[in-house]
Formats: sequence, structure tokens, C-alpha cells
Amino acid sequence: MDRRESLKLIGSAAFAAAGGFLAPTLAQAQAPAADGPFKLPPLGYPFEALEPHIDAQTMMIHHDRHHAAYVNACNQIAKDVPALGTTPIEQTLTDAAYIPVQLQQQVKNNLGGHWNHSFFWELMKPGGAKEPSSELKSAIGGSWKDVDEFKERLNAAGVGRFGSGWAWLVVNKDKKLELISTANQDTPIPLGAKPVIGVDVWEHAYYLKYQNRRPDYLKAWWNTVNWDKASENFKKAMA
Ligand code: MN3
Repeated sequence: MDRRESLKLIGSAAFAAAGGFLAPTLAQAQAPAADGPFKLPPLGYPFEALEPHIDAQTMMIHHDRHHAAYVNACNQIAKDVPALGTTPIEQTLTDAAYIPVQLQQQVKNNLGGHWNHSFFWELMKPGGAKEPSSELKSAIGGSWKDVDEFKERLNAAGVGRFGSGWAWLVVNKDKKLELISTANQDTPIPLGAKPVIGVDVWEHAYYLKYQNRRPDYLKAWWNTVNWDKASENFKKAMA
């Protein structure tokens, strides 16, 4: 074996050890069930369903590994703090005073991650409604020129989020639509805001397909949005 061949072999062994590029296959990719009060919600559609806008491998890693890790961490903390598992998630996100102070940041990160991603998967759907309800459309029209301008503003909020976080359309405490962005896995919940639309701008949400091009990801992402769900979120938030 010459040097080049042995390097090739080492390279492919390392590649295989790292899971290869498409291994494990999508069918084998189910994360082990988390043990505890928190459950990873099913995606609700196949990993490849949002292609070509979001690729299957990104969806698999994002749901089965990133979201699963937040769920597992919550279950781990709940072993020491059982009240975490029995308190409504939104209540803990609003007031985590009952959590020991040294665990509060971990709870904020992981419970926030669990809440944010659970919201995000439901907002996307292959073949979902392409237009907001007339109520949501007219509310958007009251704050922006039209839906297209609103999308550009939300994308700008996502591009403007330095590092990792989320961009949101929320109904604020005054029952008005507002664009905000949150850092890390912070949610809009402690602000008293009710999310209508939220988009993950962590690199793990887009890097495999879009690398550093967050604006291209955000533009493409709108093709996956299920406006029925956004409209339902808006209706509930205004009720
Ligand atoms: Mn994410």
C-alpha cells in the first residue's frame, strides 16, 4: 500500500467513524426515547418533506439530535427537581424561581429549546396553506405595507440576530403584532408575548445547505411555512 492509498483509507475510516455524510440512514435515525416527563414530539412529516428548501439531513439532525438533546437535558434536570416535570412549561419559562439558582440557566436553555422547537416543527408543513387567514392578513396590513414587506422585515430581524437565536412575529401584551428576536433559546413567553411565527436562525438550522448564507435560508424558509398554523396561532393569541 502506498502512502496515498493509506491516507485514503484513514480518511474514509474517519469519515465512517464520524457517521459518514448520510449515515445513519434516515430510517435508522430515530433518537432513543428520552426517559422522563419530557417527550420529543414527532416531526409530523418525513425529514425530506421540506426539500429543497430545507434538506432532509438538516431536519434529521435538527429534530432527532438537537431537539432530543434539549428534551434529554430537561429529563436529566427533572430527576433532581421533580417539580420541573409537573409544572406547565410556559409557567416555568415565565418564573423559574422554584428551580435551584445554579440550575436556572440550564432550565432556561433546555426548556426554552424544547418549547421553541416544538413550536417550529408545527409551523412548517409540506403543502400547507400559502396565505394567512383574512384576519391575520389584515392585521399584518395594519403594521406593514403587505405580507411581502412583513416577510422582509422578519427576515431582517433574523439576519440581525448576532450569533444564535430566533426571530418572531408575536402578539404583544397590547394585542398588537410586533417583530422581535430572542438570543440563544430564549422564548417570547416571559415577555408576555404570544408567538404567531418563529424561525430558528441557529447555524444548525441551515448550515449544511446554506453555510454562512443565513439570508438565503430565511428567504427559502417561507416556502415551508404553514399559514394555517400561523393563522391559528394568531387567533388564539387574540382571543
Ligand atoms: Mn434549532
